[in-house]
Amino acid sequence: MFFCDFCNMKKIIGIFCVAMLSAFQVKAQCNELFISEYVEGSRNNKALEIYNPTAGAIDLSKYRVTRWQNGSAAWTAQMSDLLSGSIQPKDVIVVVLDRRDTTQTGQDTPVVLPLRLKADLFLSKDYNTSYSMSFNGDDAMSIDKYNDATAKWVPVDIFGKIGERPSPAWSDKPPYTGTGTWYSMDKTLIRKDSVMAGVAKNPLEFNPKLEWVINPRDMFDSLGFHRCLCTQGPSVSVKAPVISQVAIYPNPAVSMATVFLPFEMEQLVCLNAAGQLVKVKFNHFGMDDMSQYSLDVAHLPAGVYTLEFIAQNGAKATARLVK
Ligand SMILES: [Ca+2]
Ligand SMILES: [Ca+2]
Repeated sequence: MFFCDFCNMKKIIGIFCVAMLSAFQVKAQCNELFISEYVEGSRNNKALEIYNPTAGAIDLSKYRVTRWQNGSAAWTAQMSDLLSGSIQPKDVIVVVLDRRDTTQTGQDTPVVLPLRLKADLFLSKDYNTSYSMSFNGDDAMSIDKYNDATAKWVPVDIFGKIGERPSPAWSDKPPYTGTGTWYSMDKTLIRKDSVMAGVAKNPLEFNPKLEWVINPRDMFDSLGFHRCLCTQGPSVSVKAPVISQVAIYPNPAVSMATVFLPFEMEQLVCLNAAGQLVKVKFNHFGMDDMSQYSLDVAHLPAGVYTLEFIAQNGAKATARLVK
């Protein structure tokens, strides 16, 4: 009898310890901003999505984004930009390279419209003074926070390895001399939902497979929300609501595709795999609570296309179409 009671007690203590440990781990994680998406697209189509896993809004005035250019471990003002605004709990902001006006100094090829529409904050307007967002695959990136007590900036999340220059990108095959599948170049990377904290310490080795899911170049569909174990369900950005109830068929399509949307479409943006805008004509025919459209895709070359449907009130829905 005594022995059995002892067994039960041991079991209870064990369960209690596991519960305490889990609670501690969840608390230690989900308590600081981290990068939830890394977009190294064609030309100047560059973006970072930053996620707030905490239960409170975070003021961004004490944060900055830094690029550690081409293996450099020396911080410079030109490679760093202060963030501004705030992020609501379980929400994100989308930071996009500021290339919009080609007539201004320090500007060149503009960011494509579908990515511009996702932006909450544009950074690095003039590359003569500000160059943080011009990463191109061989640059480590960090989100740094100002510590009032020590008066120092410390990283809260590091992408890549500061001080290392892969050639031309970090891949799934170290020592990163061009072999394997490139991760940090010509890709959209989404942080795995199991990740609940940033990499605050420069890693001995950056293995992108551990924390990142690889997606094709110029995929912008998933910018504006993030799902992970810190939250129940996807967060929805207040600024750019994303509505996912899209039905599209047939897919792959040959000459005509039919789309059902939860709103009336004002604008259709179609991008090919290279991120170029492609014109697609659409016709509306209404239904009770959904809107139905036929898309003329006969003229499109074979390939994968990203479609963004935009309503008059700014609501958006995206889908991928295979031709
Ligand atoms: Ca570079
Ligand atoms: Ca996202």
